[in-house]
Amino acid sequence: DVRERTLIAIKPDGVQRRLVGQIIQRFEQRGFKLVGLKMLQASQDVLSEHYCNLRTKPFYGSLLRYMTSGPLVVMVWEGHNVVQTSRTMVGNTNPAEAQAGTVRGDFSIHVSRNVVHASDSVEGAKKEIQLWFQTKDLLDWDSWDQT
Ligand code: YYY
Ligand code: MG
Repeated sequence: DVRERTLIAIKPDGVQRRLVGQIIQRFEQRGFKLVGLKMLQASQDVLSEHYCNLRTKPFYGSLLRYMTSGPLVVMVWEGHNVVQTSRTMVGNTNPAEAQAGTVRGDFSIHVSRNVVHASDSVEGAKKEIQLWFQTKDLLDWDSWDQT
């Protein structure tokens, strides 16, 4: 589905370390289309919904503290197989196991500061996009190379 969409978020450490441009560049050069982008300070409410499946994990408290410690850059990217391909581009959750060439494999060393979020399924992506964006803020623009 060429209209598949995923949610990618640059976490506070990615913003602090000035990695925003390099991360966006990877998705653009791969061929995906940016359809939504914003910078924001996340609320506890949105994050607890975003990470609702991790509520019982021992690292949940520190995860929320970290995710609210500074601004995020939240994006929606569109294109063929974007959910799965983005997960591959982002790399293993634990940067120690992430391959070189992935965002986490190139820019991070610890699971608690792993630079980016990427939705893990098409269904999950739909929920996350609805949580972080209003429909009107997602732009359905035509690529010149497809018209
Ligand atoms: O989807 P992904 O971000 O790769 O991993 P999840 O299992 O959904 O965990 C979300 C988030 O939680 C992860 O990116 C870092 C943090 N985390 C952690 O701090 N310590 C762990 N042992 C596992 C995950
Ligand atoms: Mg996840």
